[in-house]
Parts: sequence; C-alpha cells; structure tokens
Amino acid sequence: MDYKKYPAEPYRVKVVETVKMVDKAERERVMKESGYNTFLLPSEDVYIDLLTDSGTNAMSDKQWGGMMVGDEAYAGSRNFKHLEETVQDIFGFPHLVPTHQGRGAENILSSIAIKPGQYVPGNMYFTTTRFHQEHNGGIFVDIIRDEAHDAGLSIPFKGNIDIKKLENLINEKGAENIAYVCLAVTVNLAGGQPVSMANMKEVRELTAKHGIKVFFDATRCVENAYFIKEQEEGYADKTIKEIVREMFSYSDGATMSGKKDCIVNIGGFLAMRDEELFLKAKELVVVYEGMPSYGGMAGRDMEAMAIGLQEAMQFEYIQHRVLQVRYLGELLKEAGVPIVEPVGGHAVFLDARRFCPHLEQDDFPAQSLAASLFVESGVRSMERGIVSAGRDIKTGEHHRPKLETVRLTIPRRVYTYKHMDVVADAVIKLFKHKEDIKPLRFTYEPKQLRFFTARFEPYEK
Ligand code: PM9
Repeated sequence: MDYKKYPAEPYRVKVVETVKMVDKAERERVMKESGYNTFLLPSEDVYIDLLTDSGTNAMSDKQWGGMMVGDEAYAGSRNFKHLEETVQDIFGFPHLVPTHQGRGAENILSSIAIKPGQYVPGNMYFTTTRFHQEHNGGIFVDIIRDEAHDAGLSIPFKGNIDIKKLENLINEKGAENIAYVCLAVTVNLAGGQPVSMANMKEVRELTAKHGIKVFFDATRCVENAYFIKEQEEGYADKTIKEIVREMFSYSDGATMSGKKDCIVNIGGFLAMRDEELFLKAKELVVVYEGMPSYGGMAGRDMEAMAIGLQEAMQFEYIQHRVLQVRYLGELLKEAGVPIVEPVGGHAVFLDARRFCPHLEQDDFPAQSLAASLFVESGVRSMERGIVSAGRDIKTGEHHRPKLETVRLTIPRRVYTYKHMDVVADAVIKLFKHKEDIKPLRFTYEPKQLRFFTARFEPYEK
C-alpha cells in the first residue's frame, strides 16, 4: 500500500458526534431483533455506519450558515432563486423543480414522460428509479455494457451504455415506443462505476437522430466527473465544473438526489430544458411535493444545497472523497477479499458470490453477509443483490442479478482513513471464517422495495 497516494482530509473538524461500540452479544441480539436487515437496526447501536452515503453527509460551516438565512415564505423564496441560479450555472438547465429527494423527482419525471407500454432503457437499474418507471407503465430495459455485470473485471468506465444494445432496441421497438433513455452517472448498483464523456456523447448523437430524449440520473455526477478527469483523455486539465457542464450538455434534463453529491442531508430536484415538459412537471409538483418554489424542501435546505453544490465542484474535495473510498478497496484487495472492481466513487462492494461460495443466491448471501459483518464488528453495510432487485411485476419471480453484493458506502466528509482501517480489519476477519455465514429466509416480504423493511431468519439447510 502506497500511503502517499492518498491525500489527507481537506477540512478541519469543527463538530463531533460521539459513537459507541456495543458488545458482540448485544449486537447479536439487536441484529436478530431487526430481522437480519441492517436497514432496521437502531443507529445508536452502530459503530461505523456504512449503510449509505445518502443524506449522511457532513455539511460545512458555510452550509450551516446558509441554514440560518432560510427564507421560509410559502412562495417566492430567495433560496429557491439561489438554487435555481446554481443549477443553471453548474448544469446549464434553465428549469428547476425542487423535490423532497431523488425519488420525488423520479415520480414526477416518470409520470410526465412515460406512456404505458413504452420502454425505458437505462444503464442498469436503480431500485426507486425502476419502481417509478414501472409504476407508470414503463418497461425497463438494461442496456449497460455486459462487462458491468462481471464483478471481478477491472476496466475503466464500466458504467457505459452499450450503444449497440440501444440501437437494437430502437430498431426493434421503434423510436416512438421509447419514453426516454435514463443514463445514470455514476451507476450505483454496478459498484459506483462511471460513464465516459465519449459514451454520453454517443448516446446523445444516436438518440438525437431518432428524436428520443435523454435524462440523466445526476445523483453522483461529481464523482463521475472526477473519474473523467482522472482517466479520460483530454480532460486532465479541465475543472470539475467544466466537466460536469459538458456532461449535462448531452442530456435533456436530470433527476437528482441531493442527498449524495449536493452534500446535504435532504432534498432533490428535477431539472430540464423543455418548456412544455416543465409546465407539466410544475402542475404535478404542487400535487405531490409543494409549491414550485420550494417543492419538497424548506428554504434553508435549498440554501444548503446551493452552497453544497458549489463546494462539490472543488477538486480537493472530490479527489479526497473518491480516493478515500479507493483506499478501503485497496486494503481489502490486498488481503484477497473479493470486491467489485474497479472501486467506484461512493462505496466498496463486497462480491458476496465469491465471499460466500457455500451459499446459493436464493439463500440471500449478501443479506446474510451484511448481517454477519454487523455482528462481527458493529459496521453497518447494505445488501445490493437479489433482495434489492425485488420480483418481476409480471411473473412474480425474483429478479436474479448477476451482481450479488454488500455495499460499504462511505458518507462524505464523515469518516477518516483510520475508520477505513477498522472496517477493512473487520471484513478481513469475517472472511477468515466465512463458512459461519448462514442461509437466510424471509419471515416478512413487502411487495414493493422489499429491501427497506423485509425481515429474515437464519436456518439450517
Ligand atoms: N440511493 C442509496 O443508498 C438511497 C436509497 S436506496 C437505499 O444508494 C440513485 C442512483 C440513487 C438513489 C438513492 C436515488 C433515489 C436515485 N438514484 O434516496 O430518493 O442512488 O433521494 O434518491 C440511495 P433518494
């Protein structure tokens, strides 16, 4: 390990939250009580919380200052104006619809842009995104490059769309039957894998020929921009902001979960170019979220988001963020722990298929591995495999994704390299007695987005 490759934290700590470590017997008890689902654990029993990077960010002093100048007027808040100008400046979209979080934006976009029976191609699915697409009668089609489904294959820009797959879909189904292309930057469930600028451009060129719109899932777009700067020819000397601006020039609009790359705890938005579509979105936002000038957010939250977005454009911030994640990945790789490669932008994904070769996918190996890791160490992670994938809405069968993973997700500006050392040690220790990880079965299976609230029990086969 070359420690010099990893930059120190580009911030000073001003506020701290004390964490406690409960003993193993207690962790065993709470895991059982939580139905072997890490989402159901009480946060105060968690030592290092890598469940998600969503809304778990540490805000800056300037963002907290912004919270104090929230304009909480029901209409016409000045913080909306600030956020709108910031989104125009960074992404180049003239129209902004604030929402309570990313899925609020997905709900509105899916309602206004999908006609029942239309196809919605995307570079791998995301849980809430696909839910809203299907809920509105859309048919999701995965058009990510095949390599993205191969956990051990380390190649750059593994999140790219396979242009041939997109072309075939258009030719087969007809352009009028494609609602829009949903292009996620980065691809969460592929391991936080980025998309190259060249690929975005190609997607844009092909869809433009057929009059098909392209909407980006912008949730982790700043991490994607860092990878482009680091790895794509011609971008090393560009700023993160210039790269982000160019990325979104190849889209018609975007949904954003602000809880990730806007470095805030809550919020999201839908942004777009098309005036007519914007009017439709405004008509719906008042039904599901709130007035178009606040949507689902308080004035103070919009202010924190506007400031956070500008902070996210700082090179030192995003370099440290991506490299801290990579540091954890390197520690695990060096110890022979199977992970998804290359390490992506927001998390290290353990490859549960290779970690638990004694379990079948229907034994929920990633779910069980996440539960065991908590019991072992107090580290909370998240299943991203068959449980997250849910069931086919037509056949009722499990979707069986090739990637069966446990996500160790790093919150922004929260943990130090030492925490990463502790996490790596815990995973490596568990890997040495992986045979103890038991098959699980459902005791409660919710119909929609089951991973959030499902309950399980271990059993002997
Ligand atoms: N992602 C995550 O932990 C939180 C919910 S699922 C546990 O990764 C993408 C790429 C996401 C995402 C949320 C959303 C939805 C859309 N796209 O959570 O509604 O990763 O703000 O965003 C989560 P909201």
